[in-house]
Amino acid sequence: MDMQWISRSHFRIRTASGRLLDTAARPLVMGILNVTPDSFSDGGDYFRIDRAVAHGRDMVLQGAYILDIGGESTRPGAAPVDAETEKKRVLPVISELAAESDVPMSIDTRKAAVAEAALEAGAEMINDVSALRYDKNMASVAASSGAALCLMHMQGEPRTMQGNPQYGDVVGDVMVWLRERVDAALDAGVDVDGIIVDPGFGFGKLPAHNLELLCRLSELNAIGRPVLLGASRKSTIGAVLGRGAECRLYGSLAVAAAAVLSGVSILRVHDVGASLDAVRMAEAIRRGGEWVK
Ligand code: HH2
Repeated sequence: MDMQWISRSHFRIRTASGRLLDTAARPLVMGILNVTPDSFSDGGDYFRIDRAVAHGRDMVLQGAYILDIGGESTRPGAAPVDAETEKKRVLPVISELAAESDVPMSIDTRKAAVAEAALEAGAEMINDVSALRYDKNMASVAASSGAALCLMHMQGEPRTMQGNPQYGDVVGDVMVWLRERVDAALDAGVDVDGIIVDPGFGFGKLPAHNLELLCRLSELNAIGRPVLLGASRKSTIGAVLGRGAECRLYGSLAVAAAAVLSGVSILRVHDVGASLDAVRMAEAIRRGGEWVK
């Protein structure tokens, strides 16, 4: 492996509040909060507002650096949800957690109206799995709010994306695509300091594509922006281990550790406490003796 890509750059990612998410000590663990009835691994568990808030609190106690709150499942085959429904699911959760905690929140949505309302409720980052392609107003919401913005690669759209994904060289294709989306965001006035890129593990990709992306994840650092990875409990881990979504913790931790060694900046996970241990251990190894407590 080419050593120059292994060192994770030190990023300070600017959010809507002006605070800087700092990757100096270790990659940031982002806890997933799905306020949905149908998410692939925890669908329905946190669909009630009180349960979602309690789970958010719990992830903060476990050491989550960011919470990513979503009201629409984007699992393969998922049916789209309208903006009003999505807002009803996420806004009370964001408002309540923002009022009591200092942990930055990200809104996982493809819709500008949902992002805008979530930012007003206290979110500071937009996680758009369509990378500004689904809603033409999303770029201006991101630009005018100063929110951090995650641009994720996806081939196709959630309903059909696993049908027949095709790549020449999956890593090269994803990188070219992400660079184009970063340029589109910059052209729309988004601040470069808030932009994060994500290869979109499982989004229009077969297990072999996902595994090649993981194996060569360090190459994505050449884009020059922090890399986010969301592989937690996903079906490629199930395919390798032969396990259902409820039994993929250890596989997810192995992926997290490998991603840290490849220089990832943010890990989007369901199991915050366990992932944080894996991240801290892998980061200590990556630093080879110069570890940070
Ligand atoms: N994966 C999911 C949702 N949002 N965002 C980013 N940036 N990267 C990801 O890999 C990603 C994401 C899907 O996972 P999950 O939220 O657990 O399930 P569902 O979409 O079924 O709610």
